[in-house]
Amino acid sequence: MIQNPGTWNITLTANVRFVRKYLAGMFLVICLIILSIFWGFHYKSTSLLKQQMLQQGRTFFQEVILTREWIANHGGVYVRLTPGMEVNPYLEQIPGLKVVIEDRDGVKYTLKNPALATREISQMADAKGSFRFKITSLGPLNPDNAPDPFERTALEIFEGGGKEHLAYEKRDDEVLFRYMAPLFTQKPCLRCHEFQGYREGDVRGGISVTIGATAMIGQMRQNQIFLSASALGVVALLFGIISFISRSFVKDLKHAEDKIVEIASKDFLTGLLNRREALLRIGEEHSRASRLDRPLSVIMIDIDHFKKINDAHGHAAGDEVLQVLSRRIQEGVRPFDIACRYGGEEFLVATPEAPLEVAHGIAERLRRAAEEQLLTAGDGTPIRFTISVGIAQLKGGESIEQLISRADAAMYEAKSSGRNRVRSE
Ligand code: GH3
Ligand code: MG
Ligand code: MG
Repeated sequence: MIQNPGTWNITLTANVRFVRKYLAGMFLVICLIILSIFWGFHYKSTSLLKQQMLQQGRTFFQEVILTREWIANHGGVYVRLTPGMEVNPYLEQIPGLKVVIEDRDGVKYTLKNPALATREISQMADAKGSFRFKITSLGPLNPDNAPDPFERTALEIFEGGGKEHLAYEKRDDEVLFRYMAPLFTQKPCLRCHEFQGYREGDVRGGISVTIGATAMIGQMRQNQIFLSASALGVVALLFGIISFISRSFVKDLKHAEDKIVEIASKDFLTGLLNRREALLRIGEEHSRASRLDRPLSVIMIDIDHFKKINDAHGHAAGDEVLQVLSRRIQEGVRPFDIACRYGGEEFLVATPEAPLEVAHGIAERLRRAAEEQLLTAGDGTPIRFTISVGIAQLKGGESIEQLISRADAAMYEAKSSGRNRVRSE
């Protein structure tokens, strides 16, 4: 199938669109990969920070357990009763417990049970702003040890067999990490808590640890901002690189396709349009002229005794004659005329908007130009050549083939009537 220039343009546009689509697809895939890598980093760093927080909660919990166990194993510890010091009123309800004792010197001591000791140490830690912990249960002896909503949920989870519970809580402008694990009833606990119906091994409550997490959340936010900015930066850079590649690729493609179009439409030796391309363009002019009833003429040119030139001066000299004549034709026609190498040493020119007289003028100019052209062969001998020209103007209802055939016939008439002349049909 013969392609016309319009088809070439469509092909070029389709190719450019394909390249752009391909690169855009590639860009999207790479973006997805980059974003998932960054998301993975973000997820990993966040879970590491959270894991660190949890580990801290567990460690504090263990420390409290050890302290509490030490106190419970000793059945509570007596501390010197100083003015303003709280005497645990709930211990007084437990039969057989001496809540306040006095030594021989009259110095008084009060009993601190694990819960109270824990609460007091917690208050110290809280005052220092580090962390807080609390022993609590669903049925505390002291209402001050009653669970808050987080602790209540955790205790209910422990009753169902849960091993630990954690949450982040927002209070005012502070974020708190809450951790809680169960506390199991041990033998020393029963001394005070047996009357509540606890048995050894029962979940007696739990210890909640509260740690300030604002700094950690801030760190997480910073990480998130840094990673998002990096991901955006990488995507923007990638976009720039791919746009650059796309632009230069499309430029090269256009250049290559222009070259292909040129190769496909031009005659290699003379640089004039080839027959196929010229016929397509003449076809367009023919339709226009027929539709608008405008004049269109064709000029058929044939070099006289060209075979002899080849024979006398060699094929290369013959080629040079073809090239020189092509240049003279190109110079001698109007910009919108269509000139082509029609065959071996035959040339065809279509002259839109030119009636026979105008075409005759152009043909005569070309004939003279050929006649006056002087070339020198490789051996220094001069080469002269002439052309025979036939012209025809489009008649109503006539096809291109018929029109060219009439111009051809006119050219043969020019040959038979002595060559180096112009004849019209
Ligand atoms: P006439 O005046 O009747 O046209 O005679 P002619 O010799 O020009 O015509 P003919 O058809 O006998 O010979 C044409 C020659 O053109 C034969 C062929 O070898 C030569 N020829 C065709 N193409 C090329 C080409 O590309 N280069 C060269 N050097 N010669 C060519
Ligand atoms: Mg010929
Ligand atoms: Mg010839």
